Amino acid sequence: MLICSKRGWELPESAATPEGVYLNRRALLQAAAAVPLLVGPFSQAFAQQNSAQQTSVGGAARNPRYTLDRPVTGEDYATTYNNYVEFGSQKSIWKAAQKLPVRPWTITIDGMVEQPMTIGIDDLLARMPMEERLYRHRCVEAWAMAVPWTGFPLKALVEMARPLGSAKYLVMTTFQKPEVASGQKQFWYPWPYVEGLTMAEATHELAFISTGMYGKPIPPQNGAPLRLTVPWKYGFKSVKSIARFTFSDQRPKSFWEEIQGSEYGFWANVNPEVPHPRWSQKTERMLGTDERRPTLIYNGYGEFVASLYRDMEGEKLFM
Ligand SMILES: Nc1nc2c(c(=O)[nH]1)N[C@H]1C(S)=C(S)[C@@H](COP(=O)(O)O)O[C@H]1N2
Ligand SMILES: [Mo]
Repeated sequence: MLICSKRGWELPESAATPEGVYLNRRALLQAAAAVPLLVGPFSQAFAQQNSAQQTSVGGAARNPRYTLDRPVTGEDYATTYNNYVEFGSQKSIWKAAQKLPVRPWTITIDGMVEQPMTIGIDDLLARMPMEERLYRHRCVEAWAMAVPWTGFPLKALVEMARPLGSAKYLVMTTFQKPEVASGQKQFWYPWPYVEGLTMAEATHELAFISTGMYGKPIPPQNGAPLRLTVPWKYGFKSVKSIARFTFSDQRPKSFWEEIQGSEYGFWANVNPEVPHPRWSQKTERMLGTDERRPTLIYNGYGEFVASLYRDMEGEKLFM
């Protein structure tokens, strides 16, 4: 495992892609041919070289394997239009979320592991292989965004935790502090927010823990100091501000499943053909624009993840 001395968000902001740059590879190459100086730093070759260089000094270089088919969402939109029910049921919770103290922050790893442990966020970050990834995000409410996240593969945390062979699920739980998160005073919600993945999903290369975005530390409203990022699933799976990772042989009942199981299931993979009971999932609105795009199966990550769900026809994979 790589030991990095710097945290991923120490990436200079200049390394983040300017908003509005179209990031699919063909567009990159065309643009590179037209204006080599401007887009040179974003070419694949450079990114790879850069990655080798920066990992050795401990920075978080962009992983060129994950590309976008759409412009990066403006940072001001991604950080001010949020779903975070702990801080309110409207989208404008970003100010309220500043009350969340993100240092010190202790993470408990327990359940079916060789040895349960607690670890401070900075000790954890120092042990994880940091990188930057460009990912699409699709909320079940049919809005979407594209974000440069910094963080580490969830698989690295799973390996550090040394789960028992009998563990089947990884359960992730948000902090519980009603004194700073007034939403948690609303007794009709099943606090704390819980989500889960199968071990195959949790160790899949796409499953990511974000600790930064846009080359900066992740702000509280987006899930500081660490949040799950599973881009092929509806956004509610990407649980924020995680305080506990528990390995279990029982499938957890997640927060939204508990509230409304007929609308929000365990798998929650994105699929344009399976409507939400109250609206269509065929298209999505990109945050900060009026543009609607067709929804993509597995949010465009089918090549990576479809094989996870082979022979699972009996399961409600898309709600
Ligand atoms: N703890 C917690 N995690 C959460 C939520 C929440 O309300 N509480 N909302 C989810 C939903 S519905 C979405 S779409 C994403 C939104 O992430 P963003 O605000 O960073 O865009 O966070 C997910 N994680
Ligand atoms: Mo969402």
